[in-house]
Parts: sequence; C-alpha cells; structure tokens
Amino acid sequence: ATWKYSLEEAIDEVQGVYATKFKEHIEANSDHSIEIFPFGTLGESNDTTELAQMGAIQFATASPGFTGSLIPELQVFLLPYVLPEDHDVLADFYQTSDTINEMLAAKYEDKSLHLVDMYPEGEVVMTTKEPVTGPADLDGVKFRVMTSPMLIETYEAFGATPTPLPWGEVYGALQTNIIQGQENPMFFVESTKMYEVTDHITYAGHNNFTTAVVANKTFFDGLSEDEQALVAEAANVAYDHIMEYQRGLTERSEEKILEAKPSMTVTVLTDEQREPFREAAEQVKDAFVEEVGGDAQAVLEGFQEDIAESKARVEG
Ligand code: 6CS
Repeated sequence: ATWKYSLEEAIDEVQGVYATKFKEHIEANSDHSIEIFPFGTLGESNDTTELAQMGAIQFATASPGFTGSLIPELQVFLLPYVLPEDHDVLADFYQTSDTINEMLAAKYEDKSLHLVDMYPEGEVVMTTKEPVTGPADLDGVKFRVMTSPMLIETYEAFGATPTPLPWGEVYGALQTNIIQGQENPMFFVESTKMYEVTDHITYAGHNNFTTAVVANKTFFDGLSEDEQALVAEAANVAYDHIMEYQRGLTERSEEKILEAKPSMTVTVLTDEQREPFREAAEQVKDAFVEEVGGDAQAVLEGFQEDIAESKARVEG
C-alpha cells in the first residue's frame, strides 16, 4: 500500500530528512511505499494532525507546540529549562524515557493516534526586531508562539506579549510588524529566512524544539506484527540518522545567516543574564502542574528522573 506521511516542514528541513530516511527503510524492506506531504500541501499542523486522527493519512509529524492543545500533558516539552542541553544526553533521553514511551504514548492512543517516535530538532533561539538581554527587553514585544497554552504562559513569564499563530502566518506577521519576535531552532531561522524580518538572535538556553511522529491508531493496530516491527525499526534508523545529521547544524546555520545578513546580531546570554528567565520558568512549571492537572505532575517528575538517568548513562 501507499502510506501518506505529512510534515510541518519542507523536505530538506529536519522533519523532511527524518521522513526521507524512514521512507527509504520502509520501501527497501517491504512492498509498501510512502508518499511525503511537505508543509503547505495539506494545511497547517493542526489540520494534518486531524487528518491522521481520521485516518485520511497514515503518518503525521505533530509537534507538542501544537498538539499540547489536544494532549495537555505533552506541554512538559514546552516548559523552559527542563530538557537537557547536551546533544548526547538528549539523544539518549528520547529513546530511553519511560515517561515518553509509556506514559505519554498511552495518551496519544486515547486520541486515535499511535506514537511512533519523538526527537529534538535543535536549541530554540529568539529572533526579534530589538536586542534582548533580559525580560525587560521583551516588555511590549508581541512574540509569536506555537498555539499550546504553556508557550503563552512561558512568554508571559518572560515579560513579552505572547501571540499564538500557526506557522504559515509568521513571516507575514513579522514583515507587517503585527509581531516583533518569534522562537525556533537555528536551522529553521535560516531555512525560512526569519533573519529577513528580524534583526537580532538570542540564545537563552531555555529549550530544545521537540517533534513527534504519529500514526493513525486504527491503521497501526491493523498492521501485522512484522509490519509494526518494521515501522519501529524504520523509526530507529531515522532517529539515529537525524541525531547525527544535527551535529553542528546550529553552528552551520548561524554561519549561513551571517553570510546572508552580516548586520544580524547573535547574542549568547551569560549565566547571569539567564537567571531571570530561569526564575520565571519556575512559575511556568507550577502553572503546568496546576492548570493541566491530571498526570502533569507525574509527567514532570518522570521527566526529571529520566533525564537524570540519561545524564548518568552518558556522562558516567
Ligand atoms: O514554529 C513552528 O511552528 C515550526 N517550527 C519548526 C521547527 N517546525 C515546524 C513548526 O511548525
């Protein structure tokens, strides 16, 4: 059969590189083929997630920045200063975390989705029209966030005026000054030319962009055991590939941006400058536990334990 697989990004961006590897593995080892639908061909992320829930497509890339509205506990990925910064610790964490692969995976099943894989896409940086060295600089800045409520909570705590928008509206909104800032990994700032409509890049070290690959649950449950194992194996191969692919990607993307626009400023906040953002993060974690309720606290605690274990494994 031909399986349809949607992306929130272009084919040569991180999600597309992952999907291409996944497709190659499935096609080399079965009679199935995969048709990839890059961003813009089937709608915004919320549309493609719905298509996957309905079974109109078999696979979708669905980032928690959007699906946190559907499965509130997923917003743990959006909390500032929770995920580790080290590449190898991150690589270990997504693959070994029981909180992700059991607790959160079960929540996708309740929404007619099967969690195939989750992976990080790179440290998130802020790009703005004015320089940012602390929360005071975000005062009055309409800052675009993805649509999950905890991102609104985060940027409120960071001192900005958060403005949730689907991805397709961001470039135009910056161009027309409806918003004055947004956050994304460096590769995406480069590939989508965010540097054309903002002038300053700031690293605050507050998060890494997480995405998820999901399958329609009825479709996945209907596959044979061998086919299910093949999907899991393709995801493993694609995961290893995308983690290797991302080594040095942030630095290379930064160089390309500075070549295209030498006047762009890039600021890595010092530990001291990060302190007020770290303090603000505490109230966002409290809000996550209180407002999301349910398993939110267990998920956050599970995350912290799983991350500590990954750190010990990688650094030990
Ligand atoms: O900011 C966004 O909405 C987009 N950012 C990335 C890195 N991928 C897809 C997503 O839609």
